[in-house]
Amino acid sequence: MRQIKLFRICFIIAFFSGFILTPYSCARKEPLSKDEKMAWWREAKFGLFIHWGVYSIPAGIWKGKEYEIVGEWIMASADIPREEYEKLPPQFNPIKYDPAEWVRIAKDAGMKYIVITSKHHDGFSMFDTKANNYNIVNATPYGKDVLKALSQECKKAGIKFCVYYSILDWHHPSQESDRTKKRNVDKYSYNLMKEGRKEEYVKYMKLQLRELIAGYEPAVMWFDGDWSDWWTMEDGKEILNFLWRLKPDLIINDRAAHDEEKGTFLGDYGSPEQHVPKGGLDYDWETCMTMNDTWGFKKNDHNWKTTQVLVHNLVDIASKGGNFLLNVGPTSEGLIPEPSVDRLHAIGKWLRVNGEAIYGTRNWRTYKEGPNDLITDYYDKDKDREVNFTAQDIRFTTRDNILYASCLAWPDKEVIIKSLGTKSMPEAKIADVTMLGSDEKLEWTLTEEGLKIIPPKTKPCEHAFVFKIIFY
Ligand code: H79
Repeated sequence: MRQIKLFRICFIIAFFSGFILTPYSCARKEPLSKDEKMAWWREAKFGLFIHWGVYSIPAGIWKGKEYEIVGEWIMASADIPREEYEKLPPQFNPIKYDPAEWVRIAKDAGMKYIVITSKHHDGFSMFDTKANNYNIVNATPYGKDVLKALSQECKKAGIKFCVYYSILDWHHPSQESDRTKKRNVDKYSYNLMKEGRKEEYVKYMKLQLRELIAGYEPAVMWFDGDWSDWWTMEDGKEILNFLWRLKPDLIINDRAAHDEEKGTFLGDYGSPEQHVPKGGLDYDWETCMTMNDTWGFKKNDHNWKTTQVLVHNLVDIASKGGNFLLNVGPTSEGLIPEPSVDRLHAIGKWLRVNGEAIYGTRNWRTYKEGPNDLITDYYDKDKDREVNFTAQDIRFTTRDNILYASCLAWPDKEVIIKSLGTKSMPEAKIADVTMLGSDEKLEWTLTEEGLKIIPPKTKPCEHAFVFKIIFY
């Protein structure tokens, strides 16, 4: 009897000390290192950007006039007063929206994460928010939280769900466009904060960001629109720390706090827009890019990049150690335009053969050899032009003891990989050389000049062809 009592007492003590000790031990848990936090993102390499909002209704045309600039900027380009723009949400009824299908499209393309606009510069929230009524649930006939549905489908499919959030806000009463500027886009781009209203806006932002973190558990917070004068580095720092207190493993891009002139930023990675940095960058980075010339849907933009250009971009970006965030702009009905779906499918087909040369790889000692470079500079009017790549144009990626050498054109005769010549790399001991997707045994020799490979007779895919070189 006494023994049982003693046992009971011990049990009770053990039980309650568990309660007392648990929070203590949790608090002592080491915070995630940057490498641990970034691990999935670095592995992922390829993601889908979705720009979806009420701007998909005008789709680039306002009162019969067609605007040249990106669709999601129509409020600025057509200089639409708030009261007039507010007439769009009551027309937004995307009855064809099928979030499971969107996730299927991303997955089929080989993408590992999705970043969707929760609020763009127009200030309209595509999620259920208590911060105001200017949102998808309260202001549209559709009345359902489109972000919630997508986040749930992502979770089911094992795709990371991430959100875009604009700091610049053309609808919030604290801000106004700068009427001293000449061009409409500049009026809105350099918008002003009304005297004494900033605190109110920061509170509004924090409420929305808290809602996003709690309700949607995003893996990445993709900020945009921090370039207004009234938004400072200090403001950004406070927001970042606010978010990391809520979700320590949250990955945040560079656009809540960056100094354009000094080239510095707070956050986890850089986000070059519409271009691929020349030799890569010495920090984590992700190029975001459109498939045509707009982010938000534009009815008459048919200037689609070819699948080949997109695959070459992906290969080139991976060789420089970056990620590729490729955009789609769904229609107001809720459909991803067919030309985008086709291209995504074709990239997926390429990745099913060659994915191991992309996912989880790093840049090698040199990213390329061969005469040609991509043209993807945003300001270059030739930016989407297909480059006449040759089989000598090779991009490298690496993982463990493997080197992947991707030829950007089909090698119909012997390929010589000069970077592996015994002169430039005497320590290289090669065990095996194959081509991804091909069963053919390849003939190869290592010489002073380079690694000479006779390519297989049959093409295993299109667009880029990957030699897998295994070192001892
Ligand atoms: O969301 C997409 C763009 O709307 C947004 N970032 C991507 C991801 C973006 N907004 N502004 N900017 C990028 C930079 C500003 C560009 C400008 Fe222009 C150049 C503003 C006015 C001239 C091009 C033309 C963009 C807007 C109008």
